[in-house]
Amino acid sequence: MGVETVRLTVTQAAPFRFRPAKHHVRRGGKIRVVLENQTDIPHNAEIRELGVKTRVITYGVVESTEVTIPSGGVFEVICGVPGHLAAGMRAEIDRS
Ligand SMILES: [Cu+2]
Repeated sequence: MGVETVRLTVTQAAPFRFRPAKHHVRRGGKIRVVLENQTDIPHNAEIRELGVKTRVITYGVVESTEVTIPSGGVFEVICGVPGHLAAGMRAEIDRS
């Protein structure tokens, strides 16, 4: 089985949003979280309850991290740059 990819993009039109904000993964095991930042504001992607995060990146950089995702539950992805979660930078990965 391949590694399933969850791709999060941040665009100039909504520079404090991950798009898409909802993801569903079908398989257990490892997933790859890919962050593409199309803004000049630094962002990262973190799943704190699973202890993973990408580097903080700026414009045009794509960063990824792999994590084993347990079955059952919804995992929150946030941006760890101070103030960005409060501004709405969160997404969900549903692994039901
Ligand atoms: Cu951010």
